[in-house]
Amino acid sequence: MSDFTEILRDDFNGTNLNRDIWNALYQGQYGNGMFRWEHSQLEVADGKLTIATENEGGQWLSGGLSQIPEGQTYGSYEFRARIDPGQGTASVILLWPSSNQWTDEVNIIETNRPDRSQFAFINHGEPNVAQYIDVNAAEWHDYRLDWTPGSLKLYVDGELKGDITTDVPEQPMSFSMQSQVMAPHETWFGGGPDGSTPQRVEMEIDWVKISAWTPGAGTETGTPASAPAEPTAAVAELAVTQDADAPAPDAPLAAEQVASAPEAEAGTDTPEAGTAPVQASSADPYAAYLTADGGLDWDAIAARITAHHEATGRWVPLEDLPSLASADVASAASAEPSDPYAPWTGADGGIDWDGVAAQVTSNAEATGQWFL
Ligand SMILES: [Ca+2]
Repeated sequence: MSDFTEILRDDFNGTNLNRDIWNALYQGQYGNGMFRWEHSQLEVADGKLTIATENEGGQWLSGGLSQIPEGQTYGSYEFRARIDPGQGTASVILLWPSSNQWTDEVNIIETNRPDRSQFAFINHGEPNVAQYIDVNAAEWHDYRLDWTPGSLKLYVDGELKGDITTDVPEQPMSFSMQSQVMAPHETWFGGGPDGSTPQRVEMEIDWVKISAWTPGAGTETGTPASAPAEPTAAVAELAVTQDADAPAPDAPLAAEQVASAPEAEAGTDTPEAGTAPVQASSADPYAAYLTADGGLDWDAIAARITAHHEATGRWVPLEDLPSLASADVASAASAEPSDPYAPWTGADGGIDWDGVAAQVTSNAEATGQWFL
């Protein structure tokens, strides 16, 4: 007996993606300007799914896919995966709101190191919580996220490695997998590609299994409902309080990529005026200030915020500041470099929706697909 009942499994047999499961395949330029998502980067062969990040003649391509708009509230998500090392590349396996309105996000794996010697397990809530898991993601591992009311538990090869209990999502979420190429300023990920970056970096997924939360009535043999073991590895927890007025922090899955899937139109075509439904700044700005003992260097954080105040007259939370690499401190608060809406964001922070609509329409006329 367990608390979960399997509802779907994909072993990635054959040579085609099962589109009954993977409703949305990402397509389009990513907000940081470093790469395009293309369907060609998703390959099913040899019993596995490969998401390939490739440099084709100087143009980086990568891939992503999601079950969105299908989803569920609570459940268990299991997969076996590995991710090639590669400076300037990253992979994220996550839960994203099935509404495609950014209000929650759980990053089961978000690679923060090019060598994959560690990854981050993140709940983008209030507070934002990132736990850093010292598991070599370049090797094959079995991952499992159990999401129940008030609880997110991450297991790697059956061992509890992450445990988040604050501001846990309570709405339908969709399982998604994606790879990306980072910009030089995205230092949380280790920055952009360089001469060491392979021309092809793969994330491989052997299988995915999704179970419904059926407390006390499940058929799965996985995690028992009773008290699980304590984490067996040191977990550095980083709790960050978001400013209530701050824009949504992290969004690896940007609206335009999902909008290109005809089955996933919810909320992407009629955004509320003046609000960006999806932001795209996929970095934990506090990570750069972590100290060796797992704490934060608050003096350095204070100095950074004070410097911005002196330059602009505005007090802005760290997470809303531009990256340290940015030369133009004053311009950044309303236009994160990786925000896909940045080109249409005005000085007052509002968005030129006519301009966005024109771009999306132009893309559709040119390619037959709707994306920003
Ligand atoms: Ca398989």
